[in-house]
Amino acid sequence: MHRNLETAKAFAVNKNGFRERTVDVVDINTLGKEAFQEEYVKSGVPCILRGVAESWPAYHQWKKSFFQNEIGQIPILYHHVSHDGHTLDWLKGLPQTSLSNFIDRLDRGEAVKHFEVGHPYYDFFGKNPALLEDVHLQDLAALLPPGKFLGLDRFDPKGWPFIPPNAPQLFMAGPNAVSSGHYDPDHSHTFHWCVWGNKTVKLFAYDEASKESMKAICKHNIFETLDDATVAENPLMGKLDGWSTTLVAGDLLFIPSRMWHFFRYEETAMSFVARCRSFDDWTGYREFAEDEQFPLTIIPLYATLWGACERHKRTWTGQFLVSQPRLAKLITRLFLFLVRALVRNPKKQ
Ligand SMILES: O=C(O)CCC(=O)C(=O)O
Ligand SMILES: [Fe+2]
Repeated sequence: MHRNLETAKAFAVNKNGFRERTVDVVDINTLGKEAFQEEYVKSGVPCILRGVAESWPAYHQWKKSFFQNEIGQIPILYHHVSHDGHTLDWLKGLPQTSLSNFIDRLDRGEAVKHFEVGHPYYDFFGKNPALLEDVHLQDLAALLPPGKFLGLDRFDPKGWPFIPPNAPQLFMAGPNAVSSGHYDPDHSHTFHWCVWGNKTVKLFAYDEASKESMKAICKHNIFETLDDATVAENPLMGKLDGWSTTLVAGDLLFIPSRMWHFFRYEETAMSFVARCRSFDDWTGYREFAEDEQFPLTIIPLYATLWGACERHKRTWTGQFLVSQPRLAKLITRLFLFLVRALVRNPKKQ
């Protein structure tokens, strides 16, 4: 599908009462990286970037048929989807199958998805690093000012889960699948590359004051017309204005840090998601540390996932989490205490 480069400012009112603009499509060669940083990164505005992914070998090679046939034998872990149609059903475990079988099952409408959780046990690209050679993450890094934190570059996932970002991730689901609304709690800026298939996304700016009301809205499928009672129970809905677009194969969507996002797959689709740390100082770290993906909240999940991993494949932190989960929590709690004591609270300006 051909898309004209455009800056669409007009609003449309969604059937559930919120206002939405289409997402800007910008060519980085015309816009320039300084203007990208000003108008999109710093302003917290999403856009679809042209002129970046097109030169990657993956842009030409990573077709659906490549994943189905040429590397279709590679194993992939997946989740079952709960009865509500969008949350992950962890109770059904994390089964594994081959990529080709998985894609067939998605095409047939089975309620399963590959939804990365930021852990090496699940991480498709971490287990298949040769694939990453076909994606040039340095092109994404070049779009942002350099910003080291404790010696780590913005895209370096080595400090995870203590320092963002997560490693690059794969998302794959079938027609009509919905991914629950959320913002990425590692606070990363995200480059969401729709590799094949297409999917609709709705995006809303983060606002501390309305966080809880927004979380209530995230429990609903806002792609459907909601009943009057649900709309009335969520008065924030009528005040929201955001962005909406349908990503097609090849689209590289920039999602600024902490932007709420809701996805619906129009057909079986695969995305490659590269994350980049949005902060480079301790104030930004404190904001991350006090949010929902701080290790204290994810240590129980991580310990369980490392436990499912063969012992020789565990990292030393993984082994420590499995053998000493209480001590790991205690040390992390102490660390958070120190961060709170020593770093200015960004919420109290
Ligand atoms: O594509 C999806 O289903 C979810 C993607 C997502 O949450 C992300 O890119 O952060
Ligand atoms: Fe996300």
